[in-house]
Amino acid sequence: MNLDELSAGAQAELAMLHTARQLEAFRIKYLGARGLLKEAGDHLRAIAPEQKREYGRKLNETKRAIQAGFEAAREAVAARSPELSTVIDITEPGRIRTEQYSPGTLHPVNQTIDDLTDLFARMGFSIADGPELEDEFHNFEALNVPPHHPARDPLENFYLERPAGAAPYMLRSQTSSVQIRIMENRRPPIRIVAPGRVYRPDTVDATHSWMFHQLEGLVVDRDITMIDLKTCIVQFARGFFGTDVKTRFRPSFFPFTEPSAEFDVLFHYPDGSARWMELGGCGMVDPNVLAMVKIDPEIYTGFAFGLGVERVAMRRHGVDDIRAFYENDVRFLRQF
Ligand code: FA5
Repeated sequence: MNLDELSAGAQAELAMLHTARQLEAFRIKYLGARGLLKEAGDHLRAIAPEQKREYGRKLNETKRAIQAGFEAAREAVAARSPELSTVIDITEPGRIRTEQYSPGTLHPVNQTIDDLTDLFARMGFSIADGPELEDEFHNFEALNVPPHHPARDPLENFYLERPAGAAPYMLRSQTSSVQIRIMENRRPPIRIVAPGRVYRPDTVDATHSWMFHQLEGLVVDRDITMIDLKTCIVQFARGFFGTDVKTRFRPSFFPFTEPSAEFDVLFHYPDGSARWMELGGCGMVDPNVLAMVKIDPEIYTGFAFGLGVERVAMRRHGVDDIRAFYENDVRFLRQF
């Protein structure tokens, strides 16, 4: 291969490079892995031994000249088209936070949901969900809450406006509706948690909001007892808040569990005081509920729980007012 010709041809072409596309074509033709310079290098093997040294020296010279000419041409093209002047390294990690860009963080309530579901997944639960817009069958009836029960009072719930005579629809007031949706479609063994939003026209204060999140848990199998329920809740609390967390169960009532309880954790306030805070309700699934979804209560038993996610997030981060989560003050939200 005649290196003088190669060099002269390259220099002539370099003088005519004006666009990025031409640059790239040149690079491939001369400098590419299967380009002319590589070919000229391979040619070295065919050269008579006494000429090898001279050919090698000249080849290096030619390479350097073409390389330098190419760099110069690239700079000249880049100077004319600014978008080429910065070489973009797509493997470089992104800059997380700069003066101009602040991509934000996951909301502390969503972080808490992720961490809760991770923990329950490790305890063998799978994750389920259900609709926020519910009918009365799933939100009440199948949960053993009969038609004239005070919990169904229109003043206690967000019902949708519907044409006269149409079946009522509501924003679900509890994630317990998901229990029914799961049991309608699956047979035991069942072991799920279902996080989601719920809505109640409660008076807003430091621990109550009109929209909040619950995490429902449901286990149905043979031989499930109250011991399994308590163990599960205590294990969760220790896994989540630390092994020294104090929990307590108080007898309570829910139409869909019997017996029922509420569970509290000792909440330490920033001023140093401590008070019990109710995290959720729980109990053994009422046999009527199992019968309603055609699971034989003579064979299967189960437990369920529903905890307030905001309460968990408050306990965890020492936040003493639930409203802080929904004021969208970035100075508050950036802390998480
Ligand atoms: C229930 O909603 C039951 N469905 C829980 C349950 C599930 C019991 C399965 C048995 C078996 P309750 O209304 O107590 O229960 O609400 C559960 C939790 O949600 C409360 O303990 C509290 O942590 C939280 N919570 C209730 N109301 C509000 C509110 N307005 N704002 C924020 N959190 C609330």
